[in-house]
Order: sequence, then structure tokens, then C-alpha cells
Amino acid sequence: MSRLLLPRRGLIAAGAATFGSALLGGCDQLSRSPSARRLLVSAETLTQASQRALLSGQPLAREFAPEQMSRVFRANGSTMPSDPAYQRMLENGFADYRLEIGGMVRQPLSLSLPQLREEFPARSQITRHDCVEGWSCIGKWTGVPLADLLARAELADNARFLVFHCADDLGRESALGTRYYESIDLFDAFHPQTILAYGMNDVPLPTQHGAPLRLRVERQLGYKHAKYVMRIEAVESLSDIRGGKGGYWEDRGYAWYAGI
Ligand SMILES: Nc1nc2c(c(=O)[nH]1)N[C@H]1C(S)=C(S)[C@@H](COP(=O)(O)O)O[C@H]1N2
Ligand SMILES: [Mo]
Repeated sequence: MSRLLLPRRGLIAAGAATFGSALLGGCDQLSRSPSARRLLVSAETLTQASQRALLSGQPLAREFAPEQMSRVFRANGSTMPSDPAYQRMLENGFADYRLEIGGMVRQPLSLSLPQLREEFPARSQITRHDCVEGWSCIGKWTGVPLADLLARAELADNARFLVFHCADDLGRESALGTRYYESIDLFDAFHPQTILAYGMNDVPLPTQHGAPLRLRVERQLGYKHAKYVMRIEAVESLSDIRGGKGGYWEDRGYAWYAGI
């Protein structure tokens, strides 16, 4: 992964004037270009005010009406983690579940499900999930915006990516390991539709869809939407993690940026 290209002071000035207004003007081209993303993703450059300004210009994924929801929402990949610690939590109704947020943060967090529901704002959205295997389903997701969790955890200045560590194993044992994981940049992390969902279609998130908590990152393909999220780690680089490509499928050749 390449590092920030401009000195940060220059970027803040240029960012406010050029990138900020280009994004606010809805310049999709720019916000999708890899170099603009590289410039925009450093926490150092994202003060709360500039975050708001930049994000208010981010394109939203399409949201649908309740009557457009799929009658059956497919489940894919892992549908029941076999990990004994996960199994114990499941049996216990996830009373012992804690979402851990650590790595490059000033305030590491450990949050129970009631805390996630009660101490943070909730957001619901009806969106279409697109799997690379060629199917789509429309469903309703309810959860806590990742931006609100990150505001409490206080990202360190050099944090650039968030890694989602999951409870499930996929495939045969290999040098890459079998545990599912995913990652996103800060651009997606602070996007208003990026949530950690504990609810689906107005019920608690079912086991097969990632209970008790899964990522929804609505402008990206299905495999980015990590299910069974146990821990979120803020990092500067993805290269030291597992296969170094930022995700279970990425380590096996899928694109890291799976925008739709
Ligand atoms: N932890 C974990 N997350 C995962 C997967 C998985 O196997 N394990 N599969 C991914 C893929 S390829 C898709 S399409 C979606 C499927 O989500 P769903 O089961 O709710 O339809 O989850 C994604 N997130
Ligand atoms: Mo998928």
C-alpha cells in the first residue's frame, strides 16, 4: 500500500479547497479515483469538520421501499461458525458477546450488544446486496453507524484502514489460515451507510446472516460485508495482516476495492 502522497498541511488546505468542493459537487469520478482515495483516507486529514464536509458529498447506495424487499434473503459463505467460543455465545443469546475495537485507537472499546443498541444512534436502510457469484437480494439492515463507534474510539493519526476479524473459518487449512476477515479504508468507514448491523428485516440478525453483528458497507460487493464480527482493528497498513491483501477472499485473488 502506498503512503500518503501530499504533506498533510498542504492536503488540508488543498483538501478543503479542491477535494472538498469537488466531492461536495458530487464529482463521482474524483471520489472513485484511486489517487483521490489515497489522499482522502488518512485520519490525520479528517478532522471532524472536514469529515462531515467530505462525507456529505459522498454518493449513497440506492435505498429501496419496504415492498421491494426480497421475500427470501439468501445466505452465503459461512452460515454457522463452528468455533467453540462462538457456539457458547450463541447458546447464551450473545449475553457474553463483546465487540472489541482496538489497534490504532486512543480509547480501545469493548461493547456489549445492549450497549451497541442503547448508547449509540441506530440507522436502518433497505439496500441491495450483490454477491460476486451473481445473485442479489434486497433486505433491511439496522445497526450502529461505524462513524459513531470510531468517534468514541478516537482513531490515532496514522490509522488508515479498519480490519474486521470474524468468528468463522472457511475452506481447507492453508498457509493463509482459514479465519474470515475483511478491511475497508476510512473513506468507507465514515460513509453514512456503513453500519454494524445487529438487526435484519426487523428481527435480531439471524445466525446465518452473521449474528450477532455484521458489517454493511453498501457500495461494495457482498464479500466485503463481514459477518460474525468479533473485533475491529485500526491499522496503518494491511500488508502485515494474514496474506497481506486485506481480506480472506482478497488473499485468494479477489479485488480489495469491490465498489459497485
Ligand atoms: N464472516 C464471514 N463474512 C462473510 C462471508 C463469510 O463466509 N464469512 N461471506 C461473504 C459473502 S461472499 C457474501 S455474499 C455475504 C453473504 O451474506 P448473507 O449470508 O447475509 O447473504 O457475506 C459475506 N461475509
Ligand atoms: Mo458473496
